[in-house]
Amino acid sequence: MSIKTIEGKLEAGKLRFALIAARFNDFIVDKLVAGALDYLLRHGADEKNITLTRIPGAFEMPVVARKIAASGKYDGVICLGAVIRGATPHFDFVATECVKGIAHVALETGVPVGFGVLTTDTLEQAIERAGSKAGNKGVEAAQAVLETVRVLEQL
Ligand code: INI
Repeated sequence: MSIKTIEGKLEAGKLRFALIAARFNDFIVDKLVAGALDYLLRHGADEKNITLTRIPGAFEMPVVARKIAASGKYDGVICLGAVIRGATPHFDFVATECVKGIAHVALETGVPVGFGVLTTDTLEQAIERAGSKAGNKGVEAAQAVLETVRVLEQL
């Protein structure tokens, strides 16, 4: 039995990527940016085809991602941020709007938008996911976007 299988090759070639990084918790987010950039460059992306846009916080991510994704200038968008729970419900509002908005942007525009935004209860959990014992969510988001772009172009 042979099943037709569609898979995305992890080769960036001439693809154009937009990274969007929140300044809030920048000491964590910078690690996610570094991870995503390293991943893209090691998979053949050209520096000239990568743009980094810095924004205030995760709450602003959807509106910026929407404009970037709709511009037609990029094959994939990678959102990077860190929302860390504090003493008030603020975390829940910011995290919910961010994830909902980003998912909406991808569906509305058809451009893959990677969710490299940490949502953690503690600073320690964020550090673990920004290049230490639980990996680097920036790398994962970059990989997911590259793979999804390569899948979509075959459908
Ligand atoms: N923005 C974040 O990116 N991470 C956070 O943890 C965070 N917290 O906890 O407040 C945060 N808040 C700022 C928010 O994203 C907006 O920039 C701000 O509310 C102005 O609109």
